[in-house]
Amino acid sequence: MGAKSSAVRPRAAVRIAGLGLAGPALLVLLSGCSVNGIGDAFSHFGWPSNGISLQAHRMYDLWIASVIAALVVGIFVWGLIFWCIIRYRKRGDELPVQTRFNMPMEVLYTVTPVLIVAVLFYYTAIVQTDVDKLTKNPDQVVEVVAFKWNWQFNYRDGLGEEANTVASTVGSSDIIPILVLPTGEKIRFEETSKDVIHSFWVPELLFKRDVFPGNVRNQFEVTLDREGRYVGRCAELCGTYHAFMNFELVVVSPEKFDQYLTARKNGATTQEGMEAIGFTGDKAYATTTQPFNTRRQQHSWNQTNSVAAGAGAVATTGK
Ligand SMILES: [Cu+2]
Repeated sequence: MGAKSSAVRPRAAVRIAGLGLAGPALLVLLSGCSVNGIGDAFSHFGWPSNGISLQAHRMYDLWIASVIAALVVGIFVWGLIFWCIIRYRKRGDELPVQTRFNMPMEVLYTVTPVLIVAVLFYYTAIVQTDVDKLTKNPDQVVEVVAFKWNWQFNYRDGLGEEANTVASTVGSSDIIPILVLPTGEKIRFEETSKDVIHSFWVPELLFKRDVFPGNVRNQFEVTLDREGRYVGRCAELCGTYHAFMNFELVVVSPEKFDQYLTARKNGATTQEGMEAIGFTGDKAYATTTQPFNTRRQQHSWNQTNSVAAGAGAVATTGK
């Protein structure tokens, strides 16, 4: 009897081990086919679903597949817990068989988590490498220059600091800078700052990257796939007017982008360029955000009629 049960138990353990490993693995494979459908059905498991670049979609797919794998493992573990609670509930006062250890089970619950983490790490590394990938010949190069407290976008004719700027847009307190870019092309961003650390962030890219002063020239690439207008922000607390560093990304078709860039190269301003591709009137200016009032005359810590503590104290002495 004893020999029989010990022979059965390892086989059962092996079966459970097989299930535990095959379940998540199968799911990761299957989920690749219908990630979007499952994401839609479950509110995207909390992940922003409005990505506008191929890179953003890869990150979305990774998140949905990871959550599905986690849920499968979770359901499996919860099932085991409830099965144990019911199957081995107290039936009398007789003490059950006391087992000191079960080697197959110990191996199972050591190896399985390691395998799950390895699979998650593998896919994370693949997606991260893909998101961070730089191609040799991007279709467009944009130099992002951050400064206190705004942005300048330079369209470049090549890669690196030696390339030339062919058109430039600079933001001011009165006009939000607009960055026009095409869909379907590889766009390289080269970032530099004139003063402090800023961070270039368009929420719909699901991506931000710090902009450093000095020799650091951070780079990244995106391929946009949805036309539209998207607000961009500084995501690094950089100083007094950090919150005012908004810009707008305008994604248009490659044909319209070519028209825009040609107009800009021929001397048109950003707004004239926007009008050339059909954004007339108010639409030539940012629509997703607006300039902030940078004059702090009201509710300021530096009220003109306030009296400093030291000065007041001198006055009351009647000197
Ligand atoms: Cu900033």
